[in-house]
Amino acid sequence: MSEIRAGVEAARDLDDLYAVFAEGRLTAGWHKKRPSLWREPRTEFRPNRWRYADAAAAMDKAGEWMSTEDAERRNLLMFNPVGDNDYDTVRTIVTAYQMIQPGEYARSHRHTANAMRLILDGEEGVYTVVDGVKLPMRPGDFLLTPNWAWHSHYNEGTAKAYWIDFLDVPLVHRLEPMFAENLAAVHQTVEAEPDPETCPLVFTRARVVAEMAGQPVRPGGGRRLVLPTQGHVPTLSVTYVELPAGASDAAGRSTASRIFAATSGAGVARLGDGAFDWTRGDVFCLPSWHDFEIRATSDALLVEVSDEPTLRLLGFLREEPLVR
Ligand code: GTQ
Ligand code: FE2
Repeated sequence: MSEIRAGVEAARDLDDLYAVFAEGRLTAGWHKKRPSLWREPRTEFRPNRWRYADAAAAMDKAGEWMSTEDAERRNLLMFNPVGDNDYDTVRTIVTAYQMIQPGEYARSHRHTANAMRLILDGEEGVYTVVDGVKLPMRPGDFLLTPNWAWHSHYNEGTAKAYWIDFLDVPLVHRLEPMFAENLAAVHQTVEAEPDPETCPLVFTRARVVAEMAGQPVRPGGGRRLVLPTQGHVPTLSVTYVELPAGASDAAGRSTASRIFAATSGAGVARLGDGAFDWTRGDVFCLPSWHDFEIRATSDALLVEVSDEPTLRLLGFLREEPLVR
């Protein structure tokens, strides 16, 4: 007879039985420490805002002491201020600022996590190579680095370059299909240099602004434009939000989590019960099941990155109308 079986036979009451269960790494569903089901989502992640000016100053300072040869990337992760979390921005997405100095490169690697980049500042000569395809990184551009694509970044210009990275690494952590490796050669061979206006991995600011003009004006006075990124990055969606001064964008609670980054303009955001102001380059996060309202105080263009496609595909997407 197994030890557990012997313990079960010897038990004289339920408490005896619970002790035996624990030995066997079992737990009684009617006697567990915490609930496993609840009425509606109750994320511990909190709305938060990060300042580009602070991050840029910090990366500039770090750049005096470390090079991109010392580190894989000179990036500053924006982690959600909850518990002992020190990585996730929201449950499924991590966001980081990254800076690369003139003459530097960030060596080539690849990983199963998808990455996307919003370029904030830089001059000519800044580019990323994605699977041998050389793509310029110009302010306002949005670039995709799909799952398992080799990527390395270069700054052959004369000014520092700054951008924001969005990755689904926390989702990959949760589902556990993580693979990553460095390219033995450090540099990739450049095999193509396509026109960024037609390359499916690049969305230039000019293209976004032109296509936005064809979108209908929404209640609140702004416009939205969803980028056709699904074929390359299936886990996340990318939506540009154009808000003329005084316009607003709002939505009710959703099981999707979102990150917003301001590419231009300034304004305020109510995120759940939190209130934040924001300006160009700032990032703010809206964890799942928080409603929001964003208002521009000067003409603004924001990017919203959401895990909505993942929730939708799995049958977990639920949205409420705005009730406030
Ligand atoms: O540029 O390859 O912020 O792999 C985090 C992980 C940037 C990148 C990040 C990455 C990268
Ligand atoms: Fe990477």
